[in-house]
Amino acid sequence: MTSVATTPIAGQKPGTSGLRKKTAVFMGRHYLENFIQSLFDVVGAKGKTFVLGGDGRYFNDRAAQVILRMAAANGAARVIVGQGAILSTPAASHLIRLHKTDGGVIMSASHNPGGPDEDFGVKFNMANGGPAPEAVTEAMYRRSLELTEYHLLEAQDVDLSRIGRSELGGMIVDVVDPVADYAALMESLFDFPAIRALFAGGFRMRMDSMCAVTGPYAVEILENRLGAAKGTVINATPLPDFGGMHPDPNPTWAAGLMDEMFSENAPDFGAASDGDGDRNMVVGRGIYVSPSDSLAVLAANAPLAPGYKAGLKGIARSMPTSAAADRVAQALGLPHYETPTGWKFFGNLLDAGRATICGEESFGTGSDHVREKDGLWAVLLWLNILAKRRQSVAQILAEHFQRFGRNYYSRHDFEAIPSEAAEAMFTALRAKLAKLKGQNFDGLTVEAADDFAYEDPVDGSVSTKQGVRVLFEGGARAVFRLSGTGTEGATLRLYLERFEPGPKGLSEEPQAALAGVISAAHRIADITGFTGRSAPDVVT
Ligand code: VG1
Ligand code: CO
Repeated sequence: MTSVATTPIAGQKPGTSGLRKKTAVFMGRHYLENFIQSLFDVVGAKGKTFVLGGDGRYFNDRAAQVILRMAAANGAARVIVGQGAILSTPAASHLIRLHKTDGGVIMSASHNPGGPDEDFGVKFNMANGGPAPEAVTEAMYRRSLELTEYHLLEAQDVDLSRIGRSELGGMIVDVVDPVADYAALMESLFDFPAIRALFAGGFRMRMDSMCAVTGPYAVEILENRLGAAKGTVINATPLPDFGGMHPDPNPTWAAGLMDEMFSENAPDFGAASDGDGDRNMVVGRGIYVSPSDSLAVLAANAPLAPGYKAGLKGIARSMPTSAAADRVAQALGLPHYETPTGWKFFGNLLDAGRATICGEESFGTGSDHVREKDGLWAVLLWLNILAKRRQSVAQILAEHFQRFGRNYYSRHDFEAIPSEAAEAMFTALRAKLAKLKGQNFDGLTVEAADDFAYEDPVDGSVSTKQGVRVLFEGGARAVFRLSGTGTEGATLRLYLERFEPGPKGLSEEPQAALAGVISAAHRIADITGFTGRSAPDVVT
């Protein structure tokens, strides 16, 4: 065992979901080692058991060997590793819970591109299977600023290609099938016979795994267990650079899937998932399902799946997510919660049994079956609903809007803005907030404006500055936030929403339906003045 002298490296501060940096930064001298040592110093390693895996991106395999050697040197008793150092984020969350481990390390920068010139990341999940809360990630950051040494076992690489048990400096290493336990969990939640019958009846699907981690999971579950046609899953082999794709399942980055779903010979149902498998996009034939609407539909129909037949305990959504899910909760008499962006804020609600289904506008939905959002879970719940209702995605959405009304919704991303420009815009916006009430912008009158703060109802912890909200009379809303997952400059996220109760006006094009809110938001924050941008880079 070796203790290596080191010095603190600035900026090892986890963001919305773990620490993300350019791969070259992570591969730099002591960088990964310093962060992992800070992590073990905070959560403690001695005698503990952890799960380890990642999304297979460039440096995943090397990083896994370093983390194993450091776990051994820090006295961990056992590490459960996905074969080939592969685990999707939801599968890692499940393994942590299944084996009651003390937590897990997930190597991923999620929806960020991978490769030597792209991004790498590390996140830590707690014993409940969920992302470390802010207090823990803050402690890791503080520790990283005072680090003087790290511990590393000098040893050969562990063979992670073969399933089975080995030993590393007294620590047990169990290499497990990354898919089997997760697939069994899915089978326990959903009506596989009904979905099998759906496919047997000629139902066609396209699943785009975007050369990222869900490929092996989707092939096993959709094709092997559910009988979807061979070749249903495309881009099914995880590649270190995701085949040059940007593994973010949205209409821009999954354009190929969108084209197919809007073509003449479109399948009945389409889906895509992100780098680490926790996000999903669902598309019907000729119809895009916005993630906020998907969350609402899943919540309203969940009892059609065996795992949720007893009904839901509550529904939680992140603040920028549309209120469509709240309308479902109100109609069903369920409690609903509004949390800051990032899955870590759902953990306490799920652990306390206050919420069953959670979701974010950023293509993330999940439930209390794990403590992460779960892309394939959402796809399977949709399939279960389609198998039971025997209607098209378009019909299901239309009926949903008729019953609950429609929250027109869109997110506009302005990427790679100089950080100073973004900061200046927010400083000016925050300074204005108190005076906005009653002012009129392009026909919309401001009813309230604030900087979102959240008090966790379970542990009382408070998180401030979670996004600026401007609410207009009549229920429209604009939210301004800066991304906490990027690695270059700043990304401004502008979230736009307007409610239409129906029965008329439920089938407008969202950008047109939101035109007034979009122009009001631009005027309020002077986006163009501060950033030089008048149009977004990505619209979802
Ligand atoms: C984004 C999303 C957020 C999500 C996070 C992690 O964060 O907006 O909803 O939880 O990514 O998703 P930000 O700070 O960039 O807005 V994943 O699939 O990248 O772990
Ligand atoms: Co992800």
